[in-house]
Amino acid sequence: MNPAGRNDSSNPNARTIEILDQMCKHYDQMQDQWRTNAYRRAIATLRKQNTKITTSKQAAALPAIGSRLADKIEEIVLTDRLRRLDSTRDDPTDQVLRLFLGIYGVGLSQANKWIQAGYRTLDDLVTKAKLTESQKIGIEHYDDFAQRIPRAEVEAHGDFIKNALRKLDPAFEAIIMGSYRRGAKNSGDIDIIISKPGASITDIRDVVFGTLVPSLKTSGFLKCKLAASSRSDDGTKWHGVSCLPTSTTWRRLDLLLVPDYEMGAALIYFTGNDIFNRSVRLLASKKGMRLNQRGLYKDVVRGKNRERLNDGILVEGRREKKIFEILGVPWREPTERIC
Ligand code: DCP
Ligand code: MG
Ligand code: MN
Repeated sequence: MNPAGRNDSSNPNARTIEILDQMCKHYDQMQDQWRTNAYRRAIATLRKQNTKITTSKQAAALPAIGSRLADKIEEIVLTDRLRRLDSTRDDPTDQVLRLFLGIYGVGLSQANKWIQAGYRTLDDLVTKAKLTESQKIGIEHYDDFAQRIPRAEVEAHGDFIKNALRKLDPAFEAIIMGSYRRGAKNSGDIDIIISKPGASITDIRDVVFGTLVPSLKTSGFLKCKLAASSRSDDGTKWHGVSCLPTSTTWRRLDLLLVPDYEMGAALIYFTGNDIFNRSVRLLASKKGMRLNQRGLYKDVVRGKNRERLNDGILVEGRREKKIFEILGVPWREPTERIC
């Protein structure tokens, strides 16, 4: 999800971007969403500049760059480094925190509890801590899950699921989503929508959880299910692990079950990226509407603090383009939905 991997070499701010990107990755690893996003926005702004930004004042005058970040930009230009980045790299507690937060499904509070308990290594956790099944798998396959998945392999996992579905019911379809749909060369995990024209969510669920998942487990493609990381599970998602027969590397796989009348909203949600989603949702709310992964709703009443007072009326769920149109947002190809 980080803006890394792009060719910035011709950009006059290339070195600044490189260091800010490392800082951004650091905050991402530390699960500091707020700072991660601030850095992502600042990097996006810098990428658009045709001249080298050298002073804090110049930087602060640009969109999405606050005064503290502006100071950091000046520091990078002057010293070719960032003390804040060096200090976190050297800090032993930060290093342990980073290690623990790298375990799938582990958040700040869990990681800090382990540190408080005196654990410092993955081996400490395995031998001394009481771990959930998902945490055990996250530790066993720590290196697997830390690797990016090449685009061709994402496709191969998608094909595996498509073939299995076709045998069960040729009307089913599977669409690869997430960073893959945005055109990424590699992905952090594999995101797939499963749907069937005309079928209800109950029908889709029955086939996926009743037949598809068990049979893919038997065939050895699906390795295990993982506990949902945070929000409540409404029975339309499956988080787990898959592995190609030709590989030994376990990959994170997310399935989203979608009835066709929600397809447009689900396509937007699951294409992302997350910042793009946040910005269209905010725009919807400013227009008295509401967008979620099921649809676009109108006549939404909000209170003083923008808290929602009703559900609103569904205006569109099925067609992705129509949702953009009603929102008054010019169509953006998935590859352009990078903020
Ligand atoms: N999503 C979101 N908000 C979140 C998490 C996810 O809107 N907090 C949406 C947008 C994401 C999509 O779901 O693009 C898939 O989530 P992933 O976490 O799999 O992220 P990506 O696929 O975009 O990137 P990666 O390559 O790291 O998996
Ligand atoms: Mg993904
Ligand atoms: Mn995912």
